[in-house]
Amino acid sequence: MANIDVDAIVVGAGFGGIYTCKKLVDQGLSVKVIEAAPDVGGTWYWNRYPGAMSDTPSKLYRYSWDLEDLRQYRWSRDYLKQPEVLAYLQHVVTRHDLRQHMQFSTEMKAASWDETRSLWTVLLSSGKKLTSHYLVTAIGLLSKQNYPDIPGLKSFNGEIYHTGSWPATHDFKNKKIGVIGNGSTGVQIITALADEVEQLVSFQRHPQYVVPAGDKEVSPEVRRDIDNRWEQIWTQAKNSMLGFGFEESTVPTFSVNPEERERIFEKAWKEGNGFNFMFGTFCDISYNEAANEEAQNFIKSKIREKVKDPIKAERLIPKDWFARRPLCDIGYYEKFNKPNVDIIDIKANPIAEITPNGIRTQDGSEWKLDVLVFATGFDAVDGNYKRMPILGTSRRSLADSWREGPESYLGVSVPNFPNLFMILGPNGPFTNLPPTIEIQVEFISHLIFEANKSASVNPERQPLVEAEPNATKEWSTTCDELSANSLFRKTDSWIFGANVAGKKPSVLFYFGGLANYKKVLEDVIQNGTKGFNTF
Ligand code: FAD
Ligand code: NA7
Repeated sequence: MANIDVDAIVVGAGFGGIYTCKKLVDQGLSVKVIEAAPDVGGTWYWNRYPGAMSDTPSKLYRYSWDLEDLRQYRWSRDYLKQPEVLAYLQHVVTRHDLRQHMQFSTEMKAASWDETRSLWTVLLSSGKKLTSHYLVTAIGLLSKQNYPDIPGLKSFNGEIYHTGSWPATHDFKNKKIGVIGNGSTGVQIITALADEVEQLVSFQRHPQYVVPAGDKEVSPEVRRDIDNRWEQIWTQAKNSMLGFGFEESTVPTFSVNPEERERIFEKAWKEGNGFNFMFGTFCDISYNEAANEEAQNFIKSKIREKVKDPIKAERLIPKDWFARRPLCDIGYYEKFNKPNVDIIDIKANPIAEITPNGIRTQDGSEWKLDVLVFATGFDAVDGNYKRMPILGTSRRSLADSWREGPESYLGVSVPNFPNLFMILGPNGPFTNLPPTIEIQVEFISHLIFEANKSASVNPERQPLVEAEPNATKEWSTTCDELSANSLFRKTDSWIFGANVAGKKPSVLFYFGGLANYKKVLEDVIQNGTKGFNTF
């Protein structure tokens, strides 16, 4: 076997990297986790903007594999604020003594596959190189920030922030804040800042449908019940479509009369959660246009009820399909009733330029600002892979292989990139992510275990696992077909790579659901790692 520094290099120390580290160390491998941030947490290290919180209920936004910890570890409310998720991930790392395998403030700058020696060489930001048999990229699907290039940006004299790399402290008291973007992040930060600042102006391009999160304190009785049912809770989640803890509806919208429809929507509105509203009420909202309109109309009437100023209300009423990642809030619309909170429709009146003192819109008005917040999201999924050279066989880069759109086998592996495994790579399932991450980590660990086993039988051989091109094509076709009728595909957002200027939209997710995805992976394992070449 070739000389290597470690068996496996894992890049990223969020949910994915932490569990990969644990699994591979438990398998007896030497592991080095490389993380650009100064500490663990991934998303939850970087996104420490005011109001940042999960939209998955707290009980399911965690790992399922440590039952004792599930029963002991406390949380306070139905949804987790960023500091709580970060503290949880730090706790897991300490509890399982994983820090010893991790190197922080270190970026992977490049990686290349050495065909003759069958190993990966990773170039670090320190200038050092590390070699390994396996490279696991747990670099996140919402990790590369989208910073729109608005004319005049550099001329701004005030403070500029992006929600995806928020500093440890900020002081916005008595300041005028402009927020560009009103996706999940924009909704959260606007809600959190409205009471803290002198003036807040939301520069909104597309209004979104936002339903209540239904956040509340977890009572001791509820907690006791959860603790008694952990196995059942995870079994249900992992065998559902989305893994959010509710039963997805099988009822078509027009199979019930209008009164019943209203009752079902109202019940979900009161219960809370965006995914529950979209997928727990009726089964056809995401692909049937008329059904989608029913859900839209319900939410639009709620917005009109909540927002007292009819001009602001109309600006907040969405005009597109209800088919972006469903959002939920803890009082977003209500904040627009405050006199210090305004909303500008930048679709009707686009931003002309950023000036030294603020934002000037095309109609000539200038908004004086002390602070500019970019809540403009991410170059999602493949974006983070394309920013660094990752070279496979024949030294062809991943970015080049994905020029026509990113492809992978099962969201974890790419032909011509042997022994490279991705957590949450393109065409993985669209779900609550921790259970998907766990399923992928366990699958990848199994592939690595099997590869090592066969290599140990023949010491002349290096362990090798690589996705077959045909299997990859088939998987891409499956993902394409499954999303063909979805209204999500007809609505521009990061879910189909249609949110970044100059990026070609493409299929980035498997819409077949978590339960089916899990079955596909189990089937691959039972059939001798079908679709992978192993030598
Ligand atoms: P990440 O947490 O993104 O971690 C990737 C890590 O890789 C980062 O720390 C990054 O610094 C590091 N990295 C990247 N490139 C390099 C490199 N070249 N070298 C070294 N290190 C590198 N998902 C849900 O399912 N439910 C939710 O409620 C939810 N809420 C969210 C709220 C916000 C504000 C955001 C931004 C995302 C949310 N997500 C949610 C998605 C969230 O990203 C995932 O749930 C999960 O945290 C992903 O974990 P990960 O380990 O795969 O990636
Ligand atoms: P999103 O959901 O991609 O939202 C980004 C927002 O920024 C959205 O409102 C965009 O408007 C807006 N945007 C992006 N570029 C521009 C420019 N150039 N000008 C004006 N407005 C712009 O990102 P989030 O961070 O909120 O959420 C991402 C995921 O993280 C979320 O789904 C959760 O899973 C957590 P647009 O709608 O494109 O008109």
